Amino acid sequence: MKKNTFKYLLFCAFLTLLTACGSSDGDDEISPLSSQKLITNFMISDVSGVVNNTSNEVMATILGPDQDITSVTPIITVSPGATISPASGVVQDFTNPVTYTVTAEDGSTVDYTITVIGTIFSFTFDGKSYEIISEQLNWRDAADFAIERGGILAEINSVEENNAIFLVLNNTPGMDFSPSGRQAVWLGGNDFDNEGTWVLDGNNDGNGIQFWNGEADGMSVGGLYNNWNDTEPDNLALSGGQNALSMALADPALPEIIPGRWCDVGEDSELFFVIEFN
Ligand SMILES: [Ca+2]
Ligand SMILES: [Ca+2]
Ligand SMILES: [Ca+2]
Repeated sequence: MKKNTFKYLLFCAFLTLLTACGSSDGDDEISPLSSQKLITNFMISDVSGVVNNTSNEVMATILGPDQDITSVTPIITVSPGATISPASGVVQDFTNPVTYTVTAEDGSTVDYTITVIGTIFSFTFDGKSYEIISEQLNWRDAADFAIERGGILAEINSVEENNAIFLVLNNTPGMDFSPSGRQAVWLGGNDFDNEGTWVLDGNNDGNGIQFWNGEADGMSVGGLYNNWNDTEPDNLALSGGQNALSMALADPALPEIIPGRWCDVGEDSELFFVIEFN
């Protein structure tokens, strides 16, 4: 009897110890391992990409003229306890989409397809080089950017040149026309000096050839090519009028605006742009 009582007491003490452990800091140890395996952030040069945790895809862009899509170092954050391979902070060649595998604490995995797009897309037309820059800048900064790269904002001189540029804009990865701010691209023209005196001035030096006089009911000057939308230029009285030249891509709010045709836009708007190299 005595022996059994002692055993019973020992057993109780043991139970008490167990319970004490379980109810204090032992919860993490006895709960199931997490199956969470999300990419919660994907960053390149402090700019976050768009993570889709339903389709398990990430779209990201590298900014700046010195970009090199073959050597990109993403900083990736995943669910607590999960790991990712290849690891965050490891240099990667994103010429093609790359598969990353996230492994949860419980060992389950999910693959993400990660696409990185360069902001500079090059093409040629009629023996000349062009670049589409998918970085949103105001007109003057875009002109500066073009000059830094040895070009000018594209001065469109023919329907063929217009069509070639528009075709590329429509077939360039990442040129999603739907988000606001990507509804037009800058071209090399303005009426900064005199309202309605539209000049081709892709390097913004103030010395341009006039190609249009007036607003939408104006006229071509010197037979030079133009491709205004029917209702443009309208110098819309937003922030002091509209004095910079753009090619419309899409504008669901304005059905009369036809993609590929031109609009005047306030020069402080921030748009993608087209560079031409002579
Ligand atoms: Ca041209
Ligand atoms: Ca104007
Ligand atoms: Ca306008």
